[in-house]
Amino acid sequence: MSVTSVTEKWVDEAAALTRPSRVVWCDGSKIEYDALVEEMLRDGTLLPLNPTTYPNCYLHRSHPQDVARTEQLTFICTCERDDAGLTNNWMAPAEAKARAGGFLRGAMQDRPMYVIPYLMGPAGSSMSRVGLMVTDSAYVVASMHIMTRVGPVALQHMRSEDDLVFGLHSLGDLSPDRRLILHFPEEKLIWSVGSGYGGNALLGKKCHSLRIGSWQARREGWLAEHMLIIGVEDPEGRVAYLAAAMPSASGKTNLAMVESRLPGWRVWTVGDDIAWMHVDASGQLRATNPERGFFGVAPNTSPKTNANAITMVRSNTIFTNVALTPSREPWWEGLTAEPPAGLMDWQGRPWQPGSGPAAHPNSRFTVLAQQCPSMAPNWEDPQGVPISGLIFGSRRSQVIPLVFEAFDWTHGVFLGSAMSTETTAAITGKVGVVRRDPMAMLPFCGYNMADYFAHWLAVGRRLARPPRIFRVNWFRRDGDGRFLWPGYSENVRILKWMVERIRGAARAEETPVGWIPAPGALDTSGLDVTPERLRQALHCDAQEWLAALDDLGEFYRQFGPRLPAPIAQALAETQRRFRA
Ligand code: OXD
Ligand code: MN
Repeated sequence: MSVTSVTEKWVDEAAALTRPSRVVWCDGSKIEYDALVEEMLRDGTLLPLNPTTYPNCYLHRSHPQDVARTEQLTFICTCERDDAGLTNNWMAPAEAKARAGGFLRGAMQDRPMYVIPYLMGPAGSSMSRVGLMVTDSAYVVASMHIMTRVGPVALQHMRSEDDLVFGLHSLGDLSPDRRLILHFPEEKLIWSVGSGYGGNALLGKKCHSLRIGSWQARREGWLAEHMLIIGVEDPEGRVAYLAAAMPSASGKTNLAMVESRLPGWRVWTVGDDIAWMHVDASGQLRATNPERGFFGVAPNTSPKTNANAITMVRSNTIFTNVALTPSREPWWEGLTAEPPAGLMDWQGRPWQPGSGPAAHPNSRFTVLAQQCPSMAPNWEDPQGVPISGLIFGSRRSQVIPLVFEAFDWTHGVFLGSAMSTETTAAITGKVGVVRRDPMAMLPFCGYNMADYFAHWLAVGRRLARPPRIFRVNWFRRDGDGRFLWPGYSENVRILKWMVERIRGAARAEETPVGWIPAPGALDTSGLDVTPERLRQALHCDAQEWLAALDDLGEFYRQFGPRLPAPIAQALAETQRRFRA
């Protein structure tokens, strides 16, 4: 069977189930994008923004009950429950298809079905992967144009007739009662029904690049991670590449585009959300960004927190669920110190100060990466960039120091596996609740988390020069609830220390959890943070840690004998060091 007949057969079956009014094959061209925008402006799916100050920018208002990822409705559907593991929702494949099939049957009646061949990763890269998704949402098609490489380029990268991931998406009736986001890794298949929200509906992103991607990565010996990728350039022009895992809406996009406060230092953006990393023939870890654009959180993005993002969203951008000013410009909390008068909120209602946020806390911008002023010139290098440091960061107001470095790869994997974080508006549910989120992959690991830790350890054994592993927490607060570290542009000081550690130049002190910057080792020139506050930010409290490690032991217990021994040993060793 040829490539075309495999894909055509699948598309025919999808159409037989969903019964669209017609089937439209997408080619990824600008003409196609412009026509989709025209159609959405006509039917009100998009609203035009100010064509002078925001040319080719549009506002989309989603259904008010469809504004974030819905993890409770997201399932890994493997034959064996253990292959999904207890950190994932699981459903047997037959039951999943029967339930979602009911929602999908006839779901596209009166709507066209768009067929989108897409490539994740740079053209010409052996790391890139192909997907084919169908959808009845023009907003999803336009967003896929921005976030992936759509069109013939995708099918050209198939290495065999079934070398692709299939994705069936329908808006359904947008009711959370009839919403399911289903992954069938054994069939390289995704079914998503009942949501038009990015993380649920742009199937190339979380569903393909992370959940199915991580499953494939384990089988094929690479890593699919929820990580940004940056190049940190020093005053001599040397660039060190780092990748950083952080939970959703915890500053990955800001760090990926950070403008340096330190003379001579500069940060280059390679990606802001996903890293696909493989070990090359010389034992070097290399990373590509599978995406082509950014689907970033708008609130709190400002000239101070992320000037590059502010520049890049001034044209050719789709905004979702932001507020609207009287001059038809987008607005969100944090963009300006004071909200402009006469705002419409994210649902199009007149907004008054004190009546809750004007923009939805998970409102977004969708924009091509090439519009970002800090994009690295080599961000689409088919070989990927060589990674010399990995960062695990989470949002914790207490306990976790600002920065520390793991003793070695195994200890770093332990630190990543031990991550917990305070939840954000990127998922539906309560905000600010501490939950375990190993390597920021809790919602995205497509298989048993214990096997995922084992896979990380196995990849480490193949590395000739394992990247240094760091743990960061920009969000630690003092007793009065004030942040101890200013974050944002100042984080480049932490990156500088990491790069100097990688090169063997920066001083550090040993603690039971790893290496912490020695007094004076962090470059604080021109920074308004007292040595005492910095000491507090870096402090590692034995009582707090011992309690946290007990809690971690509880979390690990669910994995039983599947938990890799080196991880259990690292926990026991950390407890021993604290008690010694
Ligand atoms: C995202 C997320 O949208 O992690 O990147 O939710
Ligand atoms: Mn993300």
